[in-house]
Amino acid sequence: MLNIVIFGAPGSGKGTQSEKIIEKYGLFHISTGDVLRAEIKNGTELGQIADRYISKGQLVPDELIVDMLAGVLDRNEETKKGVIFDGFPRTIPQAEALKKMLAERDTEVSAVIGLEVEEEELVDRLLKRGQVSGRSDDNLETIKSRLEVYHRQTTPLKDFYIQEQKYRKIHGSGSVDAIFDSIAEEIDNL
Ligand code: B4P
Repeated sequence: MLNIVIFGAPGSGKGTQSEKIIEKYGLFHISTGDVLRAEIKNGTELGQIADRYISKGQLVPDELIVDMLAGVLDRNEETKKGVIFDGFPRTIPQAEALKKMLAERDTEVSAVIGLEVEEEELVDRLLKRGQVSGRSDDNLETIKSRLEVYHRQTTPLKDFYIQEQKYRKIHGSGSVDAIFDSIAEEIDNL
């Protein structure tokens, strides 16, 4: 059973590459960003709280995210066949919670695919997406705070997963297909 974490800065291509990974390996996709945006759209209590953080480029508190993720795992039988975690974990406490949740289900993270992209390119991609996405967080000011939050709260996870011998570095610039080929090579070698 494959459980893949796709990891990288905002705009690094997590969502883009997740779609290709699902197509090839048939994994269940959990994008915490997509789940949160659906909650916001539906005006739920969680959505109202999440909106306040997302529009400022901050992370939604760990307890809310971990509960939300546990709910998705429990509600979907297909997760037992393997999952791609897209945008989760983003903090060390989330990584520890994921380890525990998967151990309780007799499984573990198989590998962490780390998409590494230059900062200038990340900003360009997100500004470009902002022209069409209508997302409250794809504007220059919020992009800058998302990147600052990423460096402060999320990059420590790289060392966490290097220590666990799960981190696979992928050069995340270039064509979507060429990047996917490098990812598939790593997954096929697991
Ligand atoms: P996400 O939805 O995860 O947003 P993201 O990091 O911007 O997405 P992603 O990295 O997938 O973007 P992609 O590269 O696909 O999170 C949004 C917010 O939700 C967070 O800031 C946070 O507030 C909250 N949140 C989510 N998860 C959380 C958690 N676990 N804990 C707490 N808070 C959480 O796309 C970027 C653009 O680049 C696209 O337009 C794409 O077309 C383009 N692109 C992709 N690959 C390319 C390539 N190779 N070349 C050129 N362009 C490319």
